Amino acid sequence: MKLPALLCQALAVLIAAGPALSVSAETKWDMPTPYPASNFHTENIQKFATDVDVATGGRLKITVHANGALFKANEIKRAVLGGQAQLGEIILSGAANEDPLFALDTIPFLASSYPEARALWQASRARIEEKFARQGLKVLFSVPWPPQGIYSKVVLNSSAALKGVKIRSYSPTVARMIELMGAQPVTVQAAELSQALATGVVAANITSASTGYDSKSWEQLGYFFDVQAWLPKNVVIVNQEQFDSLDKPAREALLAAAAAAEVRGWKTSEEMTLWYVEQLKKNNMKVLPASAELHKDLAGIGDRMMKEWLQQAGADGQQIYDAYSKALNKPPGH
Ligand code: PCA
Repeated sequence: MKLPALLCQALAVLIAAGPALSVSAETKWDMPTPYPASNFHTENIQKFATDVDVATGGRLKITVHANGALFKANEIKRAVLGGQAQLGEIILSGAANEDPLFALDTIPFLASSYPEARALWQASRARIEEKFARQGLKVLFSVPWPPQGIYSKVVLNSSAALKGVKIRSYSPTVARMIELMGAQPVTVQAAELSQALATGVVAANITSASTGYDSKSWEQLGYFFDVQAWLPKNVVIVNQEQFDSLDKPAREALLAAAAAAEVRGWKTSEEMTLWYVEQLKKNNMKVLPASAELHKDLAGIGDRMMKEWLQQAGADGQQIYDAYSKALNKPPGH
């Protein structure tokens, strides 16, 4: 073979290998998340990252930075928007000030069981995804927290027992509920919760048995009122431009791992609820159902917040509400 022919052949091989070469390059993504590494959400996300790694043959590596270590809970959305992080986990209702649709899953007693939370997500998902898409963000998956209750130092026969008390809140929607209880909302992210409780910045808390367990709430708060008022969701969002910069197989691997993470996350959340409540009891916390009066007070607040929401969310909101009612086959509520 003459030299030019050899060269031509070598060139042809290089050209053919071109796309394969770019495909084999390693992409590294950072993923900030707000909750501790041992929390079920974070474990689910870690498995998602491993699935993506395996499915792409190591070409897309996602490093999970748990517990607000890379960006604090309330900074993660902006970091993903700005591309400082390619993807991240946020609590949906944390962004409620931007759009009422983000507040929907945190309205007391609108959806307070796993089947209801599922139906609400199905009814609202497309619209919520649209809102994120307009901002340049793509929703990969969403997973709920176990039902929310109230942690307190004292017995709560009604919400009046919390009048004037500083209660920890994790979103504008929770803060609104606390205000309507006549108490004082103080925003504290999960990563700072143990410290806020220890230093007396707050004297009560509204969250799940899961975060009560993570923050060892029994050290300061003797009671957990298992009100089961709503199941707020976390969403994992990716910067759309970053997503688009991946090749097709990597995009498909990411979406497949996300779909699996959503199914796994919902299942784990539901299955672990009882386990978390058991851990509270094992640590001598008194776990009690809401008294009829407390339930009535909170249900009244839920009704009011629902009305406020429907006014704010307009036609979009009404459509989602109607679709959700239809799926339940009854008017939503307590
Ligand atoms: N845990 C998170 C959000 C809701 C929950 O159950 C928190 O308390 O911050």
